[in-house]
Order: sequence, then structure tokens, then C-alpha cells
Amino acid sequence: MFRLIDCRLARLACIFSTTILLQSLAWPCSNGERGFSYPQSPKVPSIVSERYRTAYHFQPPRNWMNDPCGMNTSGANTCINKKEKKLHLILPFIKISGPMYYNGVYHEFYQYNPDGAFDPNDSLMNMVWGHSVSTDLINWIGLEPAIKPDIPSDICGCWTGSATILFGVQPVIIYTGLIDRKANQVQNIALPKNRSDPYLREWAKVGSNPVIQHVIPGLNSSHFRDPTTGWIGPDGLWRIAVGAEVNGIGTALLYKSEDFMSWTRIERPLYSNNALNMWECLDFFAVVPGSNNGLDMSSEIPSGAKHVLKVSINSCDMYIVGVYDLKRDEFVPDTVQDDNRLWTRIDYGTFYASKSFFDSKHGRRVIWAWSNETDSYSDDIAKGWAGIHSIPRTIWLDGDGKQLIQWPVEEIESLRINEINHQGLELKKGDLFEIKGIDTLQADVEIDFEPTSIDDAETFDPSWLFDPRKQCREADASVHGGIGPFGLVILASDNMEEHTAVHFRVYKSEQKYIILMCSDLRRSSLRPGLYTPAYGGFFEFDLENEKRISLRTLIDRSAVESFGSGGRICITARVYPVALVDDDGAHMYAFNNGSTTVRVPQLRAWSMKRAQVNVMKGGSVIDA
Ligand code: DQQ
Repeated sequence: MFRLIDCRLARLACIFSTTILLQSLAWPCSNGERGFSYPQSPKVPSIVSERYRTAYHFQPPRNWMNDPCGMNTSGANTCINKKEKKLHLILPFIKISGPMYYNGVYHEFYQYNPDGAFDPNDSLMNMVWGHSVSTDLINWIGLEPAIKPDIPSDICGCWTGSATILFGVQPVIIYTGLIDRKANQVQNIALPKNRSDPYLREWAKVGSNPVIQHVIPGLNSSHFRDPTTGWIGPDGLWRIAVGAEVNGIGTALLYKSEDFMSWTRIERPLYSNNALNMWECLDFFAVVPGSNNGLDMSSEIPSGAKHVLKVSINSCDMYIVGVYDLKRDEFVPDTVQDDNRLWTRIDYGTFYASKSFFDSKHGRRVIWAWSNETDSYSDDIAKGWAGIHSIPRTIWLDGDGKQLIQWPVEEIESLRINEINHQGLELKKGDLFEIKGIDTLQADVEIDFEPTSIDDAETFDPSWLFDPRKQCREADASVHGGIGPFGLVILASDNMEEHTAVHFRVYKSEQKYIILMCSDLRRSSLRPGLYTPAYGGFFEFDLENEKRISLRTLIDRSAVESFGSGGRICITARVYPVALVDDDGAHMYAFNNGSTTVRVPQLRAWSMKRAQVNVMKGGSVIDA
């Protein structure tokens, strides 16, 4: 696949052993080629430990999982012709009204391999849609897979897509089917068999599949996938976008339909840009700058709203803010950088194929993503599971209309116990303050840092923007600075041989301050050969007025999700400390290594309880 400079560490793991395994299973679709690449460690001696398994992140009880395939999102009023034998959806003439919440249940669909903890995309094997339900986004009940490859238009795999609830009552899944060994792709539809089943357990594919064929001039038909959630245009027609590579260029193809069943391509794409090739897992949504109220794409979009186009490529989720020109049915970016290394990221760590939905229960937009294992393929097999989803996050646009803000959904706070609270701490250069009294392996930490002076900020070099990870490596937590580095050291062994550092460093750039946030994994594990990058990203900060730089870090064993400056910048990381396996416990510290003293006006931290994540299957407990 195509890689960015700072996303370059490809998955080198165990192609040889994977091929043998896949050949022995003799799946008819196997072409022996890897479908995807993502950062993972090369072969290293495996450690089998239940202690890396997360306690409150979403994951199936076992096996491989990747992309979230979409939660049910709302539409509005409906008009269903009950006389039709096959459920046939017809155009509504009713004015669309308010947001809806489907029977009080969240549905999470996800890419899942029922055959083991290996990636079935490697050889176009049996990828199905896993399915779980929840009433709070935190505790989940596992159900049977919603869709499996069993028709000619998905026989080599049911890949990613989206769920839409038409007019508030009719859920529809639209997804990519792989039709042959060359990974040619088409789009299919499935409907619930029984809409009055609160869990929507069973799904049926429509007889007219595929509803969208791969016949478009210049299309690379093995790069034509991941349809978005549908939205309604001013003409009352449904629209979806499908990611594609057309004449070698990344394109968001736009389709419209009266009935969500038969689709016509609009010749002009929603957007295309030759800075990137194939776009996976497109997401397109509306936001009002400065408001954390979410918008339902099928409701009236208020004036002043912006639209966001998110694309996934090369293990990075990037986004562009712009406007949706309704006359031309086109997304027009406010600004777009020619060099895609400068595109803003949803998250600067291990966070891919994100999908957002409008949560009508709380009037917010929620996003989450796949966070792959970054230990090795042999570890996946040894553990018997691979892949988690990030904590669902509320997502909105900052008042300046440029930067998305994300914050863990408030429901996660129901897992907090044993609060500790410190106020008025002061960290001088070289200080380490140990945070005690909580479970440091399962924790939620919120800390504010306030530099006592802004005079010593070092000078910012704009060329660093091209490679923040390099800056995190070179100006790491041990390198003294003017303002910073300060932050948290987590999952630290007794002698600090193992630790993960999440920290900030403040720079001055002409009129403004620029902050570098890093999540440095290079010393996160004593295991040799693991993929342990120093993730990082920059953001602008009004230090003179805002004064406090906040950090929230959710630690969940092998998952570390960090939110800088109230969610302006996010970094998800996967870590595999030996100390965690050995049950030696782990230490957590706040630190400062800059010459400017930093006040900590507030530090709050909690242990996090275990959530009930897919330990119940359809109502009965299953072995996790
Ligand atoms: N994963 C799916 C594809 C998608 C990719 C296959 C992104 O549909 O493009 O599992 O991770």
C-alpha cells in the first residue's frame, strides 16, 4: 500500500508463516498477496499474557478485528411501501424532522475474522461483519456476525461500509463485497430481517446486489470501497460517497438514489486530490464551528456549518475542513496542503479507519477507530486476539473552524473509581512527582500544566512540521528545553528501564506559540525488536491567554490514549511492557525537564473498572 514518510514502518511480520497458514486453509479467494500493510513489529519472541488484553476498550472475545463498520445513525421520517414483497424503500415526501435514536440501542459493526487472530485481508479470506450492541457505548453484548460472505458479490469478503437508518425506522447496511481473487470490489446492501428485534440480530442481503458495480472509466476496481453513511440532499435524494482510486488519484466518488437501492454516480466526484492515491474509509460530516452539538447529515444543516472530509490512508486518518457546495454537489476545502505530510490528523498514533456517527440520544457526533496491535503477528496468534477500538470520542470543530476537537464520551467516566486529587503542585526542572493510590495499569489521568513564565520558549523551525516524530525523537523527555518537556511518565518499571513518556514542549513562532505533543514509546518495553515509535504532532496554542496546557491519558494495559489541550491533539498508542506481564506493577509520574518551572494547578486520577465488553453473547456469558 502507499505510505507516508512518517507512517513508513510497514508490517513486515511473518509473511512466510502467514502464507503457509493461508495456503493450508485453501480458501478459494486466496491470491497469496497481502491486502494491507500497517505498522507492526517484525517477528519477535512471543509473550502470551492476558495482561495485555484491555479492560475497557472494545474488542471481541477472541480473534482478529479491524475497522469499525459503522454504528447506526439516524435519518428522519419514513415512508415504507408494505405491499412490496422485498422491503422496498421509497422516497419520502414528508419533511425531515429531528434526530432519532434507533430503539435505544447502539449497534457496533466491525471487520472480524471468525477463523482466528490473523488478518483475513492478507489473502482475501473470510472477513465478516461482527456485531455488538450497547446502551452506553462502554458495555457491549456480542451477537452473531451480521453479514458473512455467501453471495457472488461478496464471496471473497464482506469489507467495510456503513449503516444508515432511513427516516428513523429502516436500518440499512451498505458495504463493499470482494467478488474475486483479484479483489475486485462492488457495493452491496443488507437489511435487518426483523426490525422489531431490538438487537437486529439477523440481516438479509437484497436480491439486487451488487447495487453498485465497479464500472467507471479509469477506476482501479480493486480500490473501490468503504461506502459512507447516507445523507439526503436538498433534492430529497440520498447520497453516499465511496472511496476510490481513479486514474491513480484518490477520489471520493458520489452516488445518489431515490430509494437507497438503485444508485447513479454523479459524474463530478465529491472531492479528489492527487496528493494521495486510494482513500479508504471515507467519512463526511457537518459541524458548526465552536459548537459541540453534533449534526445529523440528513437534517437541515444550519448556515455557518462546515463540512469535514476524513480519509484513511497508510495507517493515518487525515481530514480536511471545508464547505459542501450543494449546487455543485462538491466538497470545497477551505485550504488544502499540496504536501500530504502537512494534512491534519484525527490522531497521531495507532488509530485508523475511523468512523463517526450522529448520536441522536445525546445530540453529539461520536468517532472511533481501529487500533491495531503493534507487537508481532506471532503475538497475535499466541494471544488469540488482535485489534481494539479506541474509546468512542465526541468530536466537534473548534471556534476557529480549523481544528477538530475530540474528547472521550462522558459515559467512560462511569468506570472511574478511587479518585486521587492533587492541587498546587510545582515541578521544577528535573522534578518527578509520583502519582500513587490508583491502579496504574487501568487509569484515567487528567492534569493541567501552567508554565510560570513564557519567556524561555525555544524558537520554532517550520520544517519540523513535516516530521513531528523526528522532533519527538530528537527533543525527547530527557532533553532539557526552555518550556518543557513536561508531562506524564507512565507504565514505568521500578528502575525506569521501561517507561512511556507523554509530554509537551512549547516553541515560539513569530506571533504565536506552537506546542509539540509526543507519545514516546521507544522505552516502553524491554522486549527487543518491537515497533516502538515516538509519535507526535504540533498544534497552535494561545499561551498568553490560555496559560494552562491540559493532558488527559486513558491507560488500559496495552492501550494508551492521550488527549492534549482539551482534545486539540490526540495520540493513541499500543505498548507491551514486560513489567506488565511480570506483575511487577508500574509507576506513574508527572515530570518537568524544562528550565521553566511548571505549576500543576490540578491533577486528578482514577482507577478504571473493567467494562463488560462482549463477555455476554446474546444474553449469556461466553468465555472471554
Ligand atoms: N479494511 C477493510 C477495507 C478497508 C480497510 C477490509 C481499512 O474495506 O479499506 O478489512 O483498514
